[in-house]
Formats: sequence, C-alpha cells, structure tokens
Amino acid sequence: MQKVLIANRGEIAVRIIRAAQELGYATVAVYSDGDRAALHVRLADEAFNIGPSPAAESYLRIDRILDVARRSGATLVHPGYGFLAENQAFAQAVIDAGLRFVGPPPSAIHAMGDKVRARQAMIAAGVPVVPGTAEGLTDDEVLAQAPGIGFPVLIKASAGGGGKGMRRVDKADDLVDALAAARRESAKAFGDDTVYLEKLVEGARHVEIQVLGDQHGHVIHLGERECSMQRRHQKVLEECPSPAVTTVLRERMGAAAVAAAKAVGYYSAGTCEFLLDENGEDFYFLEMNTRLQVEHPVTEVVTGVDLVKHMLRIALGRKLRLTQEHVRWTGHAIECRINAEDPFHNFLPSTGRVTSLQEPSGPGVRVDSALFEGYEVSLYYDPMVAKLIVHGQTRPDAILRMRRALAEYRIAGIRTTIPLHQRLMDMTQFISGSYDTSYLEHHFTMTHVEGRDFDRVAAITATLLAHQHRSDAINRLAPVGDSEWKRFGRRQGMRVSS
Ligand code: MV4
Repeated sequence: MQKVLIANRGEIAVRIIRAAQELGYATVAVYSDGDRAALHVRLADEAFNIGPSPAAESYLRIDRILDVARRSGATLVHPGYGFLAENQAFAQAVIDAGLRFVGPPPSAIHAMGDKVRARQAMIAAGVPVVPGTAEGLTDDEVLAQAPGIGFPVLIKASAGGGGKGMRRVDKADDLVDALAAARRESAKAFGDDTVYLEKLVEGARHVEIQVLGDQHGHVIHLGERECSMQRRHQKVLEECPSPAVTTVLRERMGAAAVAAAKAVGYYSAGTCEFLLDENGEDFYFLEMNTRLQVEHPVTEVVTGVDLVKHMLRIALGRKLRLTQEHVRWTGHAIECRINAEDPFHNFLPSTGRVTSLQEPSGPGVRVDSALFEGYEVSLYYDPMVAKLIVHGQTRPDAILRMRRALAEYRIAGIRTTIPLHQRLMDMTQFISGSYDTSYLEHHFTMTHVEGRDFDRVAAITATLLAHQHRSDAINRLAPVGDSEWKRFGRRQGMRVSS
C-alpha cells in the first residue's frame, strides 16, 4: 500500500491528494498552525502539524516533514511547487530516508539550478541558448565583454531564476551600478552573487515546453504553454497551445526540450522555459524548472494527460506507457490565476475571511482551489488562492467560456484579480494573441474608476439594506397605524401621544 506525504499546502496540495486517492494511495497532509482547518487537511487520510504559520517554521522545515514521513509510514513525498520543490538537499534527504521523491533526481535539480552550468550543459547538448557568456563573470569581465555582446544586455544571477537578480543595461555607463545591484539582490536572495551576461531578446514571448520522463530513459514532451502574460515576473494567465507556435515550431521546441532533459538525466515532470523571438522562428533556452508547474492544468486538459498521476507512477519506477506518437493536442485551454490582490490598488495583497464563495462550473470549466466559505486568507503564503482553467474547441471558444466563467465566479470577503482577467479577456491584444512579455507591464492599466464606483455602490447598498432591516424590525414590533417616528420615539423611551 503506497502512502504519499504531500509536502505542500493550498490548491496544489489538494490537487496531489486527489490524484493520489484516485490511484488508491493513502495520503498524508502536513499543515502549519494557520492551516489547521485547510481543505488539504480535510481531504487527506491523515494530517500532521509541522509548526507555526511562517513557512520557514513549517513548510520549509525539512526535519519536521521527514519526521512526519517516518511517523506516518509514508512511502513517497511529493513537494508540489514552491517551498522545497526544487531543493536538492530535500530531495536527497527524502531518498536517504528510504522514501521516493516525487520529482527528478537531485543531480538534475542541481544541474539546472545553477544557470551558468545549465547553459553550458545546453550548449553541449546542442540546445539553442541566448547569445551571451558561458561563465560567471568578474566585474572587469562584465565591463570588457558587454560591448561585444551588444547593448541592451541583461545581467543575470547564476543562482537566480524567475527574474530575481536580473538587470537590463542599455549603455556601458550604466554597467557598474547595475552590476552592483544585481550582485546585491542575488547574494541576498540566494547567498550567491555569481552573474553572467546575455543579449536582451527584445519583444520576446515566454513559451515553455512540458516534458515527462521515466527512470528508464524515456522522455517525451507534451507541447507548449504560452506564458508571456506576466507582471513583475509572476505569470498572470497561461494558455495552451501558444498562438505563436506552429506544428513545425512545436516539434522543434519539443525536440530541444527533450534533448535538454536527457542532457541532465532528467525524469518526472519538468518544464523547459524558452524565449521565442518576435520573428516567431528563433527560440532560446532560458532555464529548466525541475518541478510540477502552477500552470500544468492547461497542458492536462488539452492532452488528456494527468501529470500528477504520471509523476507518482514514475517515482515508483514504472515505465512511461505514453509515447510521443500518442500525444495529441485537442482544443484550446486558458488558465487565469486568481490572486488575493486588489488590481485597482496596485495589486495590494488582500487578506480576510472568505464570507461567501460561488465557483464557476459547467462544460469545459475546471477550478483548482483550496478556498471554502470561512477560509482565512493571510499574508503568510503566496497570494494565489485559485486557478480557473477553461477548455474550448477553439481559442475563441475558450475566451468566451473564460468570460462566462469569470462572470460566474463570486468570492466575497477579499479582493481578487478576477476584474483584471475580465479586462484581459476583452483586450484586443490578448484576443488577437499578439502579446509578448512586455504587454502587461507597459501597455495595460486597470482604470481606477471601476474600483471607486464599486466602493460607492457597495456603501450605498449597505446603507439601504441597514435602513430596510431597521424598518422591517420596527414594523414587526409596532401596532398598525403608528407613524414610524412615534414608534421610534417610544423605543427611545420618549413620551409620545398614542
Ligand atoms: C530574458 C528575456 C529577454 N532576453 N533573457 C524573465 C525571468 C527569467 N525566466 C528569464 N526572463 C527573461 N529573460 C534575455 N536574454 C526576457 C525574460 C522575460 C521577462 C523579462 C522581463 C520582464 C518580464 C519577462 C517575462 C518573461 C521573460
């Protein structure tokens, strides 16, 4: 009897529990003090407290998670995404404890975690990388080599990823300050200030390829996801397939991703991130995410492949029955990340209790969420509280379905980014599919009028409701015929002639 410990929380923990239970595996949840009433705790067969709400004292505590694994008799540990998902030491500790880590080998996590080493491995594997330097550089080397690469250049942190420690430099005079800032940010975030240079690929799209490999050398790809709709390096929405990827380009990018995975002995689910040049032809390896991604559902609904179940089977040493020839892409999927943030006030994080919840449903609608009425949104964890995924026969069908589903979605008690997604579904540049990574940051604003209107309407409504409730209460108490003010006066103890 297999027993999976899910070393995570929120929607992804719920997602993994569901897959494991459908495979007949027992499930073990871990939770922090603040997550005692969380949905993943309720759905799992067993649940163990691992400490106070701050992630550093709970979900990042390798010792506490392994202690639960031992006490519960778990046989597998799935890290989800975030927290310890790409922590090589955690993966190794799980294996050393005699359990199966549901993810890639620690060596692959290490190889792809160091972006300079990853670039070297890709160059050796014939995978196209962005023109730049293959080594970490001293300040003098950056100053000497930047002009040869050609401005604008990007200074990138070797230990980085997701844009942390990255600085754009448009001219030589700006190099020294940008270098210092990049090194400072990288040292603070990763304890490593190694940087390297890349030529900036202007107007690029961020297209990633899902790969899936078993422990017997079989690696396939499951196509691409368009992830260019980003704000401050956080993906806002994703879609599959990409409007910019043709069948031929998909095969080329897929082959490059499989070669990249094989170059580091990868198995399990993983994602290779590429930049797609605005010419729609040239693409460059950016980095590989050695984990299940937030946006995996758009690939699942278009291919019909359950990535989490495959990860669990692969962790047990099972062979991948799926071959590349089996993979088919049907229709179009869009995922909107629903964050507890206020899009009308610079995406300020929103906390509070979910007082009422109405999730969309119906044909082609999937909601991956851990929300429930009474759920308390806190600042301890990532603001993403749900993912709304829709699937349609065509991209226009998917857009129309997303509009309908967003209109149905009601989350009261907190502010969310639902209005942002409703606006995006109406924007010409999104509808035409012609957006790149610069769109959201440079060409899109949320008009504040709607937000102010909303507040004013809400205040007026609340006043009217309060008045109506008071009137109803008075009417229930008073004999027929008395004026409202007489009744009111009487209630206040005033002498009022009958
Ligand atoms: C780039 C790039 C353009 N040229 N590298 C963003 C974080 C990490 N995934 C790598 N990223 C990029 N690397 C070169 N040589 C564009 C991105 C990029 C991006 C950059 C700025 C703002 C938003 C972005 C969203 C996706 C990718």
